[in-house]
This record gives sequence, structure tokens and C-alpha cells, in this order.
Amino acid sequence: MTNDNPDASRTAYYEQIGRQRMTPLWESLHSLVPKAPRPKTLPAIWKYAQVRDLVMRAGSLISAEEAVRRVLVLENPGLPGKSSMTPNLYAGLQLILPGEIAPSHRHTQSALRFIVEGKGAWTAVNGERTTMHPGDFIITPSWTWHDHGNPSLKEGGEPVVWLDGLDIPLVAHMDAGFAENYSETTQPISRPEGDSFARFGHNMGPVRHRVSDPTSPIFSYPYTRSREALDALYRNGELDEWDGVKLRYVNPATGGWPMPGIATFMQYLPAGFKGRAYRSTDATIYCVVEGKGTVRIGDDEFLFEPHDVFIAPSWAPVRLSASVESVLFSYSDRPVLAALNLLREERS
Ligand code: 1HN
Repeated sequence: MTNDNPDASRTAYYEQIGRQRMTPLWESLHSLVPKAPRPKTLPAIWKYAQVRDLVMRAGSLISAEEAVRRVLVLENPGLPGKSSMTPNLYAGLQLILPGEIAPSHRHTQSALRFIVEGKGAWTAVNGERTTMHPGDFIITPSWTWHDHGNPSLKEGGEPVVWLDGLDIPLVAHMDAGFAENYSETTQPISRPEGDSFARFGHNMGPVRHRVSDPTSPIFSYPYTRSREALDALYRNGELDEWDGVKLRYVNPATGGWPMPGIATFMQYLPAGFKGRAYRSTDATIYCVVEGKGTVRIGDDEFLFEPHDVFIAPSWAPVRLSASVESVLFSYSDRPVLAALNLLREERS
């Protein structure tokens, strides 16, 4: 083979190696090993004022029973068709109406619920129910039976909306997804409501408890507690120039994260707060609980209000400002990055 036309001879060669299912690394090396993350994930916000009606309308189009889970998936505009908010995480808004039940099932994907609107619905996890209130953070760890329900209108039920966060894309990437339905609509209840919180939610624990798995024995983290902690710290003078007052949710038995693959946080920004720029390799999904402000994510700027959901991709600088006192919930795949020694943070 002569080399008077390298392009043509390379093309012919690439075809030949392609037939043997080989490709030339030298054509893709730069994009395979970028100097810094180049996320496809885009900064974006879902304004609750614009999507609330659409969520509610799903309630008259399909029952929770028929849908199994009546959820509008929040899809990152940079990851179309992937039902993903970030490369590893999923987000969706779920609606359950009075009198409805979302039937019991389990899967290897871990799930969190962050209650957005409405109260009184319940979720059952591993034999115990917990009642939902706005701002509560609830976990359904990998392979735990879970069903949701809402009291009837007569019993005072009201529509309840929550944000679902799952590691669906991560588990799909790992080819590690398993799922099954429970034989009945709801799982049997073996412990009264509040049992696990009494055992583990008060800086105490059962005397002979042995840690047997990395998942938190508490599955509901009530907003009243989280809010009071942030408030007390702020009153005591705590205020970080990047985060405001920010705490992470913990597994009280280990000090680790509530679930092994998903990190969750809540932060308080006082009125007038103008945060400095922060970036990290864990793409983070935020849900606004209270307040009003702006967030700069890379070159985008969004106004945020209660119940809005926004996404900060990996390594995009995030700058939070609050015009009135604000509270933000957030979640990310930080434990996965940390386990692989891939977590980088920069506060500038
Ligand atoms: C799921 O099981 C729930 O249990 C919500 O509420 C959203 C999205 C994909 C796969 C399973 C739930 C889900 C999900």
C-alpha cells in the first residue's frame, strides 16, 4: 500500500479493522480522556408554577393503579430520551390522589422521596408506614418493598406531590436492575408508625444493634427536625460564604449517607445571601422548599421559587443568592464518586 494519500489509505484501513470489530484509539483519545468533564447534562430549571397544573391533570387521565406510579419524569434537555436528570440519577414528580394506592413492589434501584406539596399520604417501607408532610425526606433503599397510599377524601385526604430521585441510569449502566411485584397491593405492616424513628432518630440506638447493611434504619427524615437544625445553627452565627448553612442527611447507625449511592443535603440561605461560586464533580439536583432567589449555573441564571427543581451539572460553577430566607433540598451521586476517588470540589 502506497502512502501518497494518507486519508484514503487510513479510511480503507479503518474499514478493514472495523470488520474485525476494532477501532483506532488515536482518533478518539482526546474525547475519551478529556482534560476536564464535558457534561452532556445541561443546567435547567422546572418552574413549579408552570408544571403544577400538568402534574394535577395527570390525575384525571390515569389512576395510580393503572399507572403503577403516576409520575412525570423530569428529563434533562441534554440527555433526551434517557429518562435521566444526570448521567447517574433520575428525577420525577409523582402525584397520588385521595383514596389511591400505588401497589407494592421492590427493585434494586434506590429511591428517595422529597415531599413537595400536600400532606397525609403515606409510604410503607419494610413493614412500617410513615405519613408525608411537605419538606420530609423519605428513603426506599435498594430491594425494599414499598407502596404508597392516600386516605380517602372523607378521611381528609388531599392530593400529594413529591419529587422522586432514583439511581436508575447508574443501575442501568451497571446492568444490575432487578424488580418484582408484591403478591398483594400493600405489604403487611409489622411495626407501628414511628417505630424506627424512636429507635434511631434521637441520637440513641438499640443496645444490641449490629450494623448489617449500609442503609439507614431511619426511612423518614421529617422537615420539622431539619428546619430546626438549620435555624438553630444560623441563630448561632453559622454562615458559610458558599453554602449558607448546609447539613447533610446521615445514617445514624454509621454516620454515612442514608443510602449507599445517593447523597442528600438541606441548606438555609438568609435573606440577602449572595453565595460565592462552588463546583464539584457530583451533578446535583435541587428542590426549593421555601424562599426566593437566583441561582447561576455556568452561564445560565435562573430565578427560583418554592417547589422549583433545578440541576447543576458536574463541574459547572454554582452561585446561590436569596432575596428572602430560603431553604433548598439537594441530592447527588457523591458517594459513588467518592468511592471511586473521583470527587473533586472547588470553592472560588
Ligand atoms: C418507583 O418505584 C417509584 O416507587 C417512583 O414510587 C418512580 C421510577 C422508575 C422506576 C421505579 C415509586 C420510579 C420507580
